[in-house]
Amino acid sequence: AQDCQVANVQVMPNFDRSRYVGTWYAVAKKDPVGLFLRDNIVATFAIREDGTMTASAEGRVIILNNWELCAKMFATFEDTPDPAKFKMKYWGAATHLQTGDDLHWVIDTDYENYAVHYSCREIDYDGTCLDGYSFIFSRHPTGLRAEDQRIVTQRKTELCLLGKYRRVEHNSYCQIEPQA
Ligand code: AZE
Repeated sequence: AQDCQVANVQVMPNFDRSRYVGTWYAVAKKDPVGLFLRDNIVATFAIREDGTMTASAEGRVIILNNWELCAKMFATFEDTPDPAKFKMKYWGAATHLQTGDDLHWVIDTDYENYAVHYSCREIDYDGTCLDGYSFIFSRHPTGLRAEDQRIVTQRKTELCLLGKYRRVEHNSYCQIEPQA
């Protein structure tokens, strides 16, 4: 379906969270309105003993005009009747970082190379997404394999977001830990 209705967005069939765990590098993103992660975005998913999915994420943000820092974020995911659709509660390791409640949908993944994520924050009167964000994730910091690019372009088109993504740079900015 490509009618751009949020209610008709197709998500990953039979999503298996146990195969989704581990590290994903954001290689492209579509931004929401307002403050957001800029680059060097890495997310790591895990499953708790009770089966709940959790994640931590890091990325460079610019807050208060020119203050650049690496945001360490945490998230817990609430299940919904659709195994690929979650409600994500997230917060920052530091208090000046963002907290929030977003939808978190896994649109497509082969678990081993690529994943397409989507989150609509606000639905418009006509049923399309008024404000949302989306990440293209890769298991490889170097980017997507050529064969995955075709699938990802297809998914971007179906989400009505083709042409709205920006590359996410990875330059080790967030790997330099401050001195103790
Ligand atoms: C996501 C992957 C799973 C864990 C989390 C994610 C989202 C994080 C943000 C962070 C925003 C931070 C800001 C700080 C000033 C989807 C990448 C938590 C949206 C704006």
